[in-house]
Formats: sequence, C-alpha cells, structure tokens
Amino acid sequence: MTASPTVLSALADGVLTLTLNRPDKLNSFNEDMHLAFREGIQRAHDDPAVRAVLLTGAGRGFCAGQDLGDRDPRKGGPAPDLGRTLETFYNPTLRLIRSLEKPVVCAVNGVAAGAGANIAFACDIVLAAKSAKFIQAFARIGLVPDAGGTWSLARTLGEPRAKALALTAEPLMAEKAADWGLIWKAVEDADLMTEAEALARSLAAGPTLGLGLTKRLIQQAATNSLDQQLDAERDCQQQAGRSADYAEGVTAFLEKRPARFSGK
Ligand code: LHQ
Repeated sequence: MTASPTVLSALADGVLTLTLNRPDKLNSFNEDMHLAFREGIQRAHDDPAVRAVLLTGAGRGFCAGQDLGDRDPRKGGPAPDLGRTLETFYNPTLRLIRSLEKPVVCAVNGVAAGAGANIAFACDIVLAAKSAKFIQAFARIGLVPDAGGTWSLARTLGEPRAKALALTAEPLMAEKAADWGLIWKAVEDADLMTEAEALARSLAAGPTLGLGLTKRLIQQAATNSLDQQLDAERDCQQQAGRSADYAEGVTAFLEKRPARFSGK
C-alpha cells in the first residue's frame, strides 16, 4: 500500500481503494486531503489497470465534510471565499467522479456529514454500515448544501424529503437512506468492508467499457428526452457491440462457462 498521509491508496485485482485518512478529525477535508483525493480519482481515469474504485474512510467516521478548524472565524480577518473553495477543490473532484467511466463503490463506514455525505451520494453504488448516518450539516453553520447535495437529494428524493433533510440537518440513518433509495443498501457493520470489497472486485472483473457506457447513459437520462435517450442507447450499444468483452460474453454463454472479461 502506498501512503499519502491523508488518503491511502491501494490497487489490487483491478480495484483502486481510496481510504480517507484523517480519523482524528472524522476524515474532514483539509487542502492536502482534497489534493490527494483528487489525485486518486484522476489516477482511476488515467490508469487502465484500474477497473473500479472503492472509497471508504479510516476509523469510526466516513467523512465530516470540510475541516471547520481550517478557517477559525475567531482568528478574525476577512470573510473567506467559500465559493472559491468549491471551485478549486470540491467541484473538480465531483466532476471527476461523475465523468469516470468506471464503477465507483462507496463504503460508508460511519458518519457522513456535510460534503462528506454528498461525496458519497455522487458515487455509483453506495453501501453503508447500519450504524452510519448521513447529515446535511450545512444548516447548522449557516451554509447551503454543496458538493452536489442539492442536486442529488432533490433528484433522488424529490423536494419534500430533500428540503426537510437540508433545512433541519436531521441525521438520516443508513437503513432509512436505503429505504428512501438514496443509497444501494445498509449492511451489518461487521460485513461492510467484505461486501463492498467483493462488489468492487466483481465490478472490476466485469466488462469495463460496457459498464462505463451504462454509467454515462444513466447519468444522462434525467436531462434527456426519451428520443434523445433512445439515440444515446443506440450509439453506446453500437460501441459496446464492437468490444472484445461483448464477443467474450456471448462466446462464454454459448460455451456454458464464466466469461473472462478484459475490460476492452
Ligand atoms: C471535525 C469535523 C470537521 C474539523 C468532526 N472539521 N474537525 C465547503 C466549502 C468550504 C467550506 C465549508 O464547507 C464546505 C462543505 C462542508 O462540508 S460544510 C459542513 C462541515 N461539516 C460539519 O459541519 C460537520 C461537523 N461535525 C459534526 O457535526 C460532528 O463532528 C459529527 C456529527 C460529524 C460527528 O459527531 P460525533 O460523533 O459526536 O464526533 P465529534 O463531534 O466528537 O468529532 C470527533 C472529532 O472530529 C472532534 O475532534 P476532537 O479533537 O474534539 O476529538 C471534532 O472536532 C472533529 N471533527 N468534524 N468538519
């Protein structure tokens, strides 16, 4: 395992595991962690050996959002430009996660607050420990949900639940988040990493090109008309149909054996 102090990164079986690693601060983001996290996701884009990403947190929390100690208002000085923080750090990373045409699994091992919750919601398949909770903590400190939170909550839950979560900052337990369709599932705490790792490994052994195109199509669906989406499916299927993994998948089916996908 190679270690940056704030994000641990390990590649095995095609899975790049990124572990947010500031456990004393519940893995809240300082500048170094922002850069290390972005570097990890960028590697997933650039390195063909990476065929899936698994994101999790070290210690008892997943991520408590921005490190609030970084800009202590008691120290005085001009008000910070938080828009600039978003533009410089969060927004590029969120865009990199969404545009990565490889599956991103998130294992929420504990509390996910503020931008920490919304980064989890930007991932493709989210598993959470039953003891984990999601908190739109922004209202407690006079901010608005960021890191794509207003977008993902409103789209996934609809306005009534999105507004209630964001305006009250009430914690949402993992099982309820799963019931509401905000995450894929809540699992026993002790099983979280085994399940998430098995899922990430199986996705990494899958037809990466087809999975990447599937991710793209589903993300486009909300803003496309049915006509546009049918055209997009046609184009992606044309590409998938030319892949080595399509030939392998069909051959394996006909030969009654498991497919051995190359990701191409
Ligand atoms: C923390 C943090 C934290 C520093 C726990 N920072 N130390 C974007 C643009 C730019 C700027 C602003 O923000 C954003 C996006 C955002 O994410 S804004 C939202 C920021 N996050 C929050 O408001 C959440 C703050 N944390 C909490 O409310 C609680 O810590 C939660 C509910 C997450 C967990 O509560 P507990 O389980 O009771 O743990 P704790 O509060 O005792 O925290 C443990 C330690 O972690 C503690 O340090 P200490 O030295 O006293 O043991 C906390 O100070 C530290 N910590 N979150 N965000």
